[in-house]
Amino acid sequence: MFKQLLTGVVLGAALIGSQATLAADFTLKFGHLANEENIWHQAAEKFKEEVEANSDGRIEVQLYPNEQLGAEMDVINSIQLGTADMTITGESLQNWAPKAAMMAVPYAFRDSEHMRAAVDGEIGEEIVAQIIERTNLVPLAWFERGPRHLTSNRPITHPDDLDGLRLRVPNVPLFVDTWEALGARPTPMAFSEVFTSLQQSTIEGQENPLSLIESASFDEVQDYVNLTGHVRSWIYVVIGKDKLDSMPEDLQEVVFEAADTMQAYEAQLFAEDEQRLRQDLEERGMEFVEVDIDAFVEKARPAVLEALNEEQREIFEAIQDL
Ligand code: 2Q2
Repeated sequence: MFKQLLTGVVLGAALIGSQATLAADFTLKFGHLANEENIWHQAAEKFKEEVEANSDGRIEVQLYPNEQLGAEMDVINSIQLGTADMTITGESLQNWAPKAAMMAVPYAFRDSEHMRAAVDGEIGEEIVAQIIERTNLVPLAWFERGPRHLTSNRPITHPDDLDGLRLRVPNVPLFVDTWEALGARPTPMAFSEVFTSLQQSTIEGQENPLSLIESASFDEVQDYVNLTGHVRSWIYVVIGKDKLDSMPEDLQEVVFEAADTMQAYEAQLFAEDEQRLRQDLEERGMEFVEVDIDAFVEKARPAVLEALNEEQREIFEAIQDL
């Protein structure tokens, strides 16, 4: 009897304890490479708010900016292993799903309308299907990115000026091939290492959209934004398929809806941001340099075509026909 009473007390305390901490049924660990200032993070915060409110606390979202969960490639691995759940990723997925390379092909998209037609149409569907099949990650939302430009400490207006420039690129084989053909010396490196490597001159340049150049304060270690506009791309917010499948349908619905809200919110922030970024970077002392785009396109094009395999080339041609 006494023993039974005691068990009852212990059980009661355990119950009260669990209620007091309001443990969620599901936790989504969401890590990405940008910092708190970047619009990707603001979008991630919106997702967290929506999911937590609309699930009545049954889902908790934990955000880890700044590669706090690891570099992009590591987080993808962690999601596959089940130790992380969400991230923001794109062309780096080509290391698993070759079609993901088509999200960021040098000089492939004329403008953002052209890109949007690809993302929202059959090409986007084909890429998403292969990402799910080969990586076990499910894209929930996509964000347009500003064009990637090359930053450096000497102006570069023509591929001939590259002259072996030691350049950091993300872990994207197609970027390595293209920059080599252009005459630079590209090295794949995690985003979180770029600032220090520029500061220590292990590398001399990097390439990214203005948004990441600004939020990562590359203006402190780079003088020039050379307007190469060499890549237009988009990025996906992805979730591990096993995690998603483990959730009851009503909670999956909460996740999908919050992802839609996040996507719309980010698109609005993106539009506002693009107008402000150049001015802000100029105020911080960066000089914007017009480049001979035709010379870059002419030199990059054969390298890109050479690097693409058959299934990628089919998509490349479909993009040109859009
Ligand atoms: O420079 C970076 O690390 C990013 O802008 C990358 O382009 C981006 O994260 C890709 O690696 C997307 O998969």
